Amino acid sequence: MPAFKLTPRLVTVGGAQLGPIQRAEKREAVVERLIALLREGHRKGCRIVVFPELALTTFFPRWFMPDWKEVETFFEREMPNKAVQPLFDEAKRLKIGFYLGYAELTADGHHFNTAILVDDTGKIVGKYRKVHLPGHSENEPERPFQHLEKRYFEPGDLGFPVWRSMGGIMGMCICNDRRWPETYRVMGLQGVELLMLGYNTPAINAWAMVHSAPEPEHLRQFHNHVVMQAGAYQNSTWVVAVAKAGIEEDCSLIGGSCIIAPTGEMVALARGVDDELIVADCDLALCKYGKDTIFNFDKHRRIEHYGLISSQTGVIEPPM
Ligand code: ING
Repeated sequence: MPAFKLTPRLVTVGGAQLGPIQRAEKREAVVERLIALLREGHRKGCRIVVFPELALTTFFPRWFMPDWKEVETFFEREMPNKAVQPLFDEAKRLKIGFYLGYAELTADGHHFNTAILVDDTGKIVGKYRKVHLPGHSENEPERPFQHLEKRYFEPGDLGFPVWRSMGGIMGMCICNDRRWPETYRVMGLQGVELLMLGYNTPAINAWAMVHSAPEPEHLRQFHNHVVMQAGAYQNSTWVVAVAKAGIEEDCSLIGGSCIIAPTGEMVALARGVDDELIVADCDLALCKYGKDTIFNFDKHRRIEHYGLISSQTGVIEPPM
C-alpha cells in the first residue's frame, strides 16, 4: 500500500522579534530596524515576515496619560504614512508580505490596537483589531506600571476574519487574544492555515504585585507557549508569534517569539530579547492531516452542547 503523499505547499515565514522601543525613539528609527529584519528575511528566503504588536512605538499603555492629545501621539492616522512608507516600499521591492501591529486612530475618531496583513505585492489585504483587551481603564497608582489597554483602545469590531493570500488561508490576532481558545476556533472554523500574531507581554503581572502573591516569572513563558501550542494543534494551523521584548522604559517584556506547527510542536524559537529573526519553512499542507482526522470539525463537533460559550459571558455557578 503506497504511503499517502501530500504535495507540499511551502511558505517560508520569518518572525521578526523586536527588542525594546524606548519612548523617545522616533518611528523613522524603528522603521529602519524593521527594514533590517525584512532584509535578513529576504536573505533567508522569507515570503512573509511577522512583526510584533504596536511595532512602531513603545508600549504606551504602561503609562496613565490624562491628556488624550499626548495619548494620540502614539497612534497612526493613516496606514501607510510618511514614517512607515519606506517599509512598504522595501517589502514590495523584495516581494515580501508582512504583518504589522500598530495603534490605529480612525478618521471618525475610534482607537484600536490593530494589525494589517500586507501581501508580497505591497497590497494591504487584511486588517484585524484586537478583540480581547487586558488590563484596566482607570489609573491605578498602586501598580508599579499601568496596563491601560481598556482605556486607550476600543474592543475590535472586525471579528476574526481570514484571507486567502500568498498561497494559503491567513489569519491574525494580537497578544492577549492568544490566551482565549475562541480566537483560534473562530479562525479554525474558517480553515485558517497560518495564524500570525504579535505581543508585548510584561514579565511580571503588575496587578499580582499589589493584590496577590506575584506569579513566578517562569510561568509567563510557559503560559505564553502553552496557549499557542494548544491553539495550533486544536485547529491544525501554523502559528507565528512575535514579541516586542527586553527592558522597555524600565519594564521587562518577555521574548519567546516562536513558530509552531499544526502538530503543536515548536519549530523555531527566539533565543534573546532583542531584534532577532526566526525562520521556518511552513508546509501549509501539514494542516490537512489534523483538519481531515482528529479535528475534522464537521465530523466530530457537537455544537448543540456548546451554547454557553457564546451566550454567556461570565461564570454562573450551580446553586449551593
Ligand atoms: N499583554 C499581555 C498579554 O496578554 C497580560 C497582558 C500579560 C495578560 C500576562 C495576562 C497575563 O500577553 C497584552 N498586550 O495583551
